[in-house]
Amino acid sequence: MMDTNAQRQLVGLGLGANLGDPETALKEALRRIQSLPGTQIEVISPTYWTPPWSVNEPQPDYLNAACLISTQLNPNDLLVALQVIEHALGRVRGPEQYAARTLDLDILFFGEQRIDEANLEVPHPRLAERGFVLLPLADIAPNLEIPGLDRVDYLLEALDEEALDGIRPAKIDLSL
Ligand code: A4P
Ligand code: MG
Repeated sequence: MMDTNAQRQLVGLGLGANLGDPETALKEALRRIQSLPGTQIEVISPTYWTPPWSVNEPQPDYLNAACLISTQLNPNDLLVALQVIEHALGRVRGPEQYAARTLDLDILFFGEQRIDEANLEVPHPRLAERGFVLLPLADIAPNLEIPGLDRVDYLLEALDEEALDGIRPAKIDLSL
């Protein structure tokens, strides 16, 4: 539920798509995020093409980005809202049937909060290992302190070099 007295929280989101039309998927996802109750997109990162992480079968590169929103939604309601958007957009109509889900919306951090629930871990548990998350996040919030971790720019600096292998700017502008 949105509590209209609730303080707006600054929240970081990671966006990724690697099938169908990733550019359209991310743009439409941002449009829908912007229209969530009590929610506003503050800043959208540049985009990157990134090799898929820990997948066994060959997969196309991901289009990844990050954004900062301010929201009055609580973490669980935001998660559910993002999952509805993933479902609505993340399926590509293939020649014969629906293909796999391909839009991924992750909550990277939620204000100062630390959440460790079965369905929601915040900050995102794999954030500090991922170039495709830290690179766009560092573009828009380098000085931000991730609760329990470190500043975004320091996390990026500390990243294994191979976590950045093959990542290149996508030159796709997601601004609404
Ligand atoms: N969940 C728990 N914490 C969170 C959170 N902070 N944000 C739960 C969002 N969801 C969270 O997610 C599985 C469950 O995670 C959800 O039901 C939610 O309750 P999912 O989206 O259904 O499945 P998934 O995303 O495929 O799995 P998972 O384990 O979340 O994977 P990741 O970490 O999201 O990674 N390679 C590149 N280059 N770029 C990518 O963007 N993304 C993934 C997915 C893999 N490889 C990638 C990329
Ligand atoms: Mg996910």
